[in-house]
Amino acid sequence: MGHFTEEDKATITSLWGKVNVEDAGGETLGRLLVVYPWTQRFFDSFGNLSSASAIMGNPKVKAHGKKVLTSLGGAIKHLDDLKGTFAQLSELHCDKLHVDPENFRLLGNVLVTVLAIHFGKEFTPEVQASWQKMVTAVASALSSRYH
Ligand code: HNI
Repeated sequence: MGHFTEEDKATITSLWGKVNVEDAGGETLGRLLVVYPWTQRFFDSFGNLSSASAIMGNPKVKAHGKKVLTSLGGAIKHLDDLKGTFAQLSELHCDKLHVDPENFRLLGNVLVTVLAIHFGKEFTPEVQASWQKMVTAVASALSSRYH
């Protein structure tokens, strides 16, 4: 983990170029909140999260999902320094938001699932392996300033 080959980088970058960050962001955060309902506790200012359809249609979930995925996507240009890239966000999630870092891993796995569903056959085992490496490394970087 933490080491990306040139092939990983090319694979990750090229798939990301085809992702609609707004749609995928809303779907990823929405599915996280549906599948792991205890993650809802961080979002009690987001309004109606009372059912799967309420969550998936909630505009605040969509907007925040887009924000999260935009941040993750920006890190694709910094795969060799994810720790530095996410240092401030790690501190924010630890000190201010009190998000248990296990949730970063859950979100990463949901993102891989959303990509697999969206891209179908194009999401080959090789592509999946590079993405799995990416989301694991992002989760680890976001956890690095926890204390
Ligand atoms: Ni997260 C705010 C990035 C995972 C809960 N989060 C942010 C912001 C960014 C961000 C960017 C906005 C910061 C700011 O306002 O300065 N979050 C990321 C990234 C990941 C992630 C890149 C993982 C890849 N966040 C999670 C997870 C949870 C989470 C898994 C909880 C389950 N994040 C939050 C909460 C906020 C937040 C809560 C504040 C939301 C608000 O606006 O009230």
